[in-house]
Amino acid sequence: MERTLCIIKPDAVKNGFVEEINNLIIKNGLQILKSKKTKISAEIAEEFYSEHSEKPFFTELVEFMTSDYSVVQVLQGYNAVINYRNLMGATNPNEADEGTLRAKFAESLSKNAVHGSDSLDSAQREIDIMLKIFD
Ligand code: 3AN
Repeated sequence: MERTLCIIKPDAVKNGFVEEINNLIIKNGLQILKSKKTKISAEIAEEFYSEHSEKPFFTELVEFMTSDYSVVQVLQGYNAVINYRNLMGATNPNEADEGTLRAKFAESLSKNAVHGSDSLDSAQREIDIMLKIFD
């Protein structure tokens, strides 16, 4: 069994998609072990996205992720990392396959509805960073 970190981002929360997204996650064979609706702090967002700190979109990304409520979740299942990445679809919703979460729910490249860890190592790192918000 693997675990992965899922964030339902502020755009999708504001647009009322949390329940629909979670139904698709469960139908895809993943269990939602932890779930918390929270406003992510700048400190956590900057640490979480530190690999992008030199990218031109970093400030916009942190501002967006801290702008409103997100739902932060730990998912568990067989091949959870790749299973959930496939369910999310491509980063750019214009390139996301039909039926994926980003094709269905994303507003744009930066407001792209969901986050999912891209490897087992990232999943462990991201779950560790988010542990404090589940307390
Ligand atoms: P993914 O979330 O698919 O793993 P990453 O890790 O490349 O994608 O990017 C992290 C987040 O940064 C994306 N979910 C998206 O919100 C934002 N992002 C990535 N590329 C761009 C870009 N060119 N312009 C604006 N935002 C971007």
